[in-house]
Amino acid sequence: MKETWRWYGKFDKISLQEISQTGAKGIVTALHEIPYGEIWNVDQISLLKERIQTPRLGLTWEVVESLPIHEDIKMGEGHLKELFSNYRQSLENLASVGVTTVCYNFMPVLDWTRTHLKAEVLGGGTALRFSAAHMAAFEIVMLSREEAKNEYDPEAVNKGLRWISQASEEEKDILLISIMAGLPGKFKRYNIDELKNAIALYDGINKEQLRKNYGRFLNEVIPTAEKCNIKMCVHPDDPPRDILGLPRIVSSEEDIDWVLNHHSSKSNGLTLCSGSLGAGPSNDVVKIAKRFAEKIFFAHLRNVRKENDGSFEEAAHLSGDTNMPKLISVLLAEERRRIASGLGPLEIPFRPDHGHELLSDSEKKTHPGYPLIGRLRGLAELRGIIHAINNVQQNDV
Ligand code: DNO
Repeated sequence: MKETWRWYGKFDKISLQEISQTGAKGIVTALHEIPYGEIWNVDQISLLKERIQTPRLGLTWEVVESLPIHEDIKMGEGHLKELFSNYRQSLENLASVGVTTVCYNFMPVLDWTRTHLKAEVLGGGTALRFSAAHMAAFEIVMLSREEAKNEYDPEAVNKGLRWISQASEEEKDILLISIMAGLPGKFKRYNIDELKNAIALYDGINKEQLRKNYGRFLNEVIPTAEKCNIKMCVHPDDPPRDILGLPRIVSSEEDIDWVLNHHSSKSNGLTLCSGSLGAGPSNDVVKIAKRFAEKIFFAHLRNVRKENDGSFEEAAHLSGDTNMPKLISVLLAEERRRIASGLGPLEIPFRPDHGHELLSDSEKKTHPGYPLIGRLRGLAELRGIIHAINNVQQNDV
């Protein structure tokens, strides 16, 4: 498995030198400054690649995360022809520069969503957290979505309503900021009215319609990806459930099966995100990884601890609900299979997804979820597991 590290380019407080010292060999990044829907041109891609591949650092640009999908494509309206053509062109341009693994998601409006960016962990570090109570309160009161009362655990709804009835304006602002923190790209953030408008645009788009729109995207784009040997890998929804009254369609084993079979191609694959999938009470991440192993082109490894009301908190990489050694064993077995069959991509790039903010991390003011020391800890733990599995045979002991 190839160790990689997400880097936000010029928006990142962590330098390539620092990343190189973590021992990671691959970079995961994007042209974050380009607005969604526009073409990534060859010059811009080459320039970024050159910067990453400075010889002294031993790094390669391994994965694009993300080549974002314009909201119009998700909604199935607007200048779709141009948007599809731009997306295809960006893929061709990336391939011409040798960057051939592309991660993307199909979540309407928001990307990953948390209610708390600084939930305390033992010893004073912090973790990202999704509280069903706070999310319910946000939707019911701050977005005036009465229906949300029926979409969350009843106890979480009561707890959330109690909390918000006493919350100060500042606390409500912090909740909004936390919920917005997952939006990548140009780091566009909505205020309440903008968010309401963005959601309203999806009126009448149910799960079936969203799948149709996604299916169209796959049909428009995957043949080009296949032609230029790009591996497209969809990132699961985070959290893997409907939120804000918007459908989410990459949340479960059944959803992934739909995606991979809708347009069956060696270029249509999956980003196995153990943390996103692991937050779904009915998802068995190890089983999902086994079933779709051949289609895993990229992995995000992290862990969550779920609670009964639908809340969850990001745990250290080796604690939480997913058995990480088992999951890694599945990925390593898949790599052995690929090597034996000669069918690539042989190595699965993985990155320590989110980490706790630890020690001096908070001084650096990095992106929520993406601190240096917390992720270095995660990477080191994952590296240890991989090394152990690769080097100890059952009959050695
Ligand atoms: C969160 C990330 C996501 C991911 C996108 C992929 O930390 O895993 O933001 O990059 O959903 O498109």
